[in-house]
Amino acid sequence: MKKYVAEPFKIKMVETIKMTTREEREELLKKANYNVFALNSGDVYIDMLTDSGTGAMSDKQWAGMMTGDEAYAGARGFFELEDAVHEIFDYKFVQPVHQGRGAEKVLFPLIVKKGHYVISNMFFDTTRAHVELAGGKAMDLVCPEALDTKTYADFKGNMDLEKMKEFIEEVGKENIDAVVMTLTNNSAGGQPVSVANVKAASEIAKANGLKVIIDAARYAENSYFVKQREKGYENKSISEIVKETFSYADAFTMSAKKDAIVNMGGAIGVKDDEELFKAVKGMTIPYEGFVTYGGLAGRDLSALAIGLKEGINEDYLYYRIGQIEYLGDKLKEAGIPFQYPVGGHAVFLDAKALLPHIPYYEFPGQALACEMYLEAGVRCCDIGSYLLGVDPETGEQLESKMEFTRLAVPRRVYTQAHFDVIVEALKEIKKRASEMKGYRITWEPKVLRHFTAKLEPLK
Ligand code: P70
Repeated sequence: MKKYVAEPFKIKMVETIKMTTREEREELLKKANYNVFALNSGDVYIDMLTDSGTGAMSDKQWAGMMTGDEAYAGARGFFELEDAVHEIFDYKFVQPVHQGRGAEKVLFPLIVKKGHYVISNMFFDTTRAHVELAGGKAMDLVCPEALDTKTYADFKGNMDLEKMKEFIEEVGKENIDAVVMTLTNNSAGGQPVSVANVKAASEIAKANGLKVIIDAARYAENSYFVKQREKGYENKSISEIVKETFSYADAFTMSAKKDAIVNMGGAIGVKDDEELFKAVKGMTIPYEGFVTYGGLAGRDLSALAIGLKEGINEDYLYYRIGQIEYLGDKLKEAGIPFQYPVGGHAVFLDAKALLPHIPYYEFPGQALACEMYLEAGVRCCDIGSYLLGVDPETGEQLESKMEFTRLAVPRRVYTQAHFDVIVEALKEIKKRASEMKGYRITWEPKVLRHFTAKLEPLK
């Protein structure tokens, strides 16, 4: 059993959280139309909705906020960010943007042609949406190990390289524009991708004239897993592993709200392609803002430059991943199914295994998320068919390969006792799992529906 790794920091500021009764939560969830995104965060006890933008910044990052340069053009924070990106990723060019989807919105239309494919180990929802908004078709080719939630594998986030070759052969390289490697693979359960896999996928891509882009939100957690699990990397520093991984790509899009531990921010990195970078800058100005701020305040840029480095600190990563492993081990002991091993940023509860009587079109992952709120005021979310949505051509509900309820862990925010509350809640839910009911959507928007759709419980 994994021992809890004590926090490698002291707490200097606290934020009070509210405790509610079950009756209150029943009322609140109903008012939110059974969509946890519509809950007021003040009514949430432990918020595991996302690890995105929810981390606690360090004293050094806050100091960076206080001394941030707010000039419109050429602010100091931009150069701090540039230095950090040169140092950590060894990329020549960086464009700040307001968050990950800002990076996708700027970069993908420059790369994706109408009707063409973009291949990925697995797209996250916003990257998929931006490929589709640019007129492209998104294709997931994750390795089969990802689908077997019960069996351990070191790198469940990997691209299926054989399938990748077959797919290129089948549709023709002239109909494909790029390969996106998502590190870690969020939709598969925050699962890591090996350096060998990134390298091999990149070689196949290059041989077929395809660009390689890394979706870099969790660059540090992925590299930590590589150090733990991949042969030949045990004695390398996280920094060396990050550099090697990124050397196989042409560019990255990054949501800096995850491993770079800022509450808002993102970036596009371009290794050395000056023409591409010029085009990126051209698209940034109308969409995000002038090139040296890209939708961020000067102080945000300073905090981001510092956060990028704190994210790869090994003591921090040992604690960070240790925290998730602690939660995973407790759940395993209690017989609660989840994507095993745990990911870098979250435990992905296997709602399909816990609620086998609820079919995908009644959203087992969403049902479990609602139940967690009712039981203990814990907010988490569906990463399954409810999130996946409908086929854009036929309008039919798609079936997700996996039905997860994700407990995403904010960075440097919660302690051991919070994790124990979650474990106790799940033990209670497991006792009455067979009586739980699915949900029905009563209203949904066209894209990224899970954020705003309305639902009702089935009788
Ligand atoms: C998450 C958030 C964002 C994300 C990502 C990867 C691999 C790009 C982005 C977009 C989104 C989310 C999901 C459920 C609930 C709340 C939030 N992931 N690539 O939590 O980045 O959000 O900055 O535009 O994971 O996983 P951004």
